[in-house]
Amino acid sequence: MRAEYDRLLELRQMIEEANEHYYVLNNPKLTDSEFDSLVRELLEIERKHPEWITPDSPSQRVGGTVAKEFPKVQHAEQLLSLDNAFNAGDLRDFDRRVRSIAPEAEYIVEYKIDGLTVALTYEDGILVRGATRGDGEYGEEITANVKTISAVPLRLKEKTPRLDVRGEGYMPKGSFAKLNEEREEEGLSTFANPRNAAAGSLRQLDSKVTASRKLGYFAYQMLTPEAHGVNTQFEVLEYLKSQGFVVNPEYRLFKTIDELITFCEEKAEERHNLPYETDGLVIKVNDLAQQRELGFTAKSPRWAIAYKFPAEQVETVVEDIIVRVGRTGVLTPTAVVRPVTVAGSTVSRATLHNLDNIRQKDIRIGDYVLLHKAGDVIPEIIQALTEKRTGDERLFQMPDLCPECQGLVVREEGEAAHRCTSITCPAQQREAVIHFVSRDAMNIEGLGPAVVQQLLESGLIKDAADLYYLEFDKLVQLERMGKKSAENLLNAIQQSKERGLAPLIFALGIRHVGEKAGKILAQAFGTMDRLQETTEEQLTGIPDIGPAMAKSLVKFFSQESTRHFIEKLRDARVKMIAQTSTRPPIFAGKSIVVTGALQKWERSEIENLIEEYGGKAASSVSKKTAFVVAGEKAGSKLAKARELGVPVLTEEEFSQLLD
Ligand code: 3B8
Repeated sequence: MRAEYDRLLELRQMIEEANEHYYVLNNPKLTDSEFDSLVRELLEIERKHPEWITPDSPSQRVGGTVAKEFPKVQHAEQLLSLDNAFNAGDLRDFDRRVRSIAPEAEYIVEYKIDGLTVALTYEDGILVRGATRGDGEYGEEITANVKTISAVPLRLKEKTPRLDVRGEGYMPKGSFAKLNEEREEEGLSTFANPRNAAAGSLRQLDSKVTASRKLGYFAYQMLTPEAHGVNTQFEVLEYLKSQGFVVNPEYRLFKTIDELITFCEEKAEERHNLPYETDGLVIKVNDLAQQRELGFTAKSPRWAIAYKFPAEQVETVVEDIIVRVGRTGVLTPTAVVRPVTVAGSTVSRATLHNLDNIRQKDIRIGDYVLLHKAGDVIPEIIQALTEKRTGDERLFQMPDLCPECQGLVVREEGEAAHRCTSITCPAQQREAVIHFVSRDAMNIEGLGPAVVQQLLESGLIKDAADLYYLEFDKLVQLERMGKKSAENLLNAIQQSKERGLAPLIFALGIRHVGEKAGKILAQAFGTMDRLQETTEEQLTGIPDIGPAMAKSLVKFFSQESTRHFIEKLRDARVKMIAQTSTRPPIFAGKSIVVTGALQKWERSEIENLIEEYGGKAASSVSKKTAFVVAGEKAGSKLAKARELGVPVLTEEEFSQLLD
């Protein structure tokens, strides 16, 4: 017991250190799999000894579900907003106002991160509350979601009685672009910018969703700084860092407004190279005593101002509107525009998302338009400049037939997207192969989109399964394909056969089935055979598998073409069993609850067995529970099972199922 508890403390410390190296110091110490294995070991101990779980354990970042609505909480001090400056003149006015009261003031400048304000409260060094800004006085309590942000420490370095911290939660540009791309493929609405995406992610009822969105957090303010021996904003940032927070590294001190203005103008250009979106800089009087002297107006502090970067909007012309066809058959209208430079790069295409968006903004071919980059990454048309119309502009029509294969295009009810319904659509096939070989799927290196296109056009493959039947002699005859690359490619293809069930399920490109679902399904079913035979009821019995995914899976596996495709993979000896388990998956898709005191196994042992045999060890009894294994002195869970008519097995009966 003692040794196990010591190990738990050691694991927590190692995980926190690894986290810090990764997120705060930007210098990872462990590989992902080393890190995962520490977390697994910790979870295992905590599962055996739930009484040892504390709110600051790194395991609590994983996230569960929260209450239906977010409770309102009153902020310890009102959150104010900043006054804006748009040019050098506004900054000089601000400087004059400051100097009339604090003639010797020095300034500190920070990036203004474009996310949403999140207020954190720590008691005795432990994170006890996270809240949105709300109306400044009352915010929404989103503690469970905030805990999923790795840059938010769950425990401070020092056990100070109380600390209130404010900072900006944000979504990195890269995550934003990827999230929107996925949503577009799914026919879901896209987020207009990373701020909305971050806000949407933090207001999820299921914090697992928040966890999957990979948000960041920059801390910039604390309440009662003097209580912590802090006297300037510079020291605030240093103090926050010392307590384990991530602080945006780009802060600087200035003595005069002239230097500061030059700096502001330089930074406006540089911001496009940052991995997160900023909409300006915040200028603060550094000395906290001077800040107090300056005080507040009704809405804003007199000691700070936001310098807003000029908005990056440029004018261009829509020369054409073309339609791209994605892997799932979604038709995405794309504007071909006269090339312009915006936010640091030249743009010649802009997504139009879907027909509703085009109609709503009334964008026509030939229109002059205003264009920007959503989230600093995705070129997007903001509006048509209708006053510049000549009458020669043309309305765009969504084609009735797929531009790539002439298949029928339909728009399903409740969806924004139009889709090509043909299963033999070459664009879809190309995208499907590109997805199949991608890194998180079968991870076939050296097989980029251009080679895929070449293989399809030359007829060497018709679908991804044909990759496993490629022959060297034919492959080297392709243009630009040398002996060495052909060899490497065949090796990479060969290796991918060992990827295992989870990536393979993801690689199939089934609608609604992402990488994480691939893992869950692989674990629950153990083999492709079992998964192919499953039913919607079985699927929805698995936690995290919703009705849309269940429907989509059953439909996918009912198709003759799917069966044929999987047979081809099987004949090529592509591995179709889950990587971990060698047990027959007799509990596939089943949720099983263990309760009471057992004789034969430790609680964790029997739960591991359930999972090895493909089941899910759940903690509460519901209608979806397949059966309950009850030991001695079983209490409320047993009663619940009887009430719901869920079968109850003794330890002995359970053990007989296994052999
Ligand atoms: C006072 C100080 C509001 C803010 C502030 O990165 C106040 O300092 C504020 F009333 O909103 N978005 C920052 C950021 C925002 C604020 C801030 N500092 N770095 C930001």
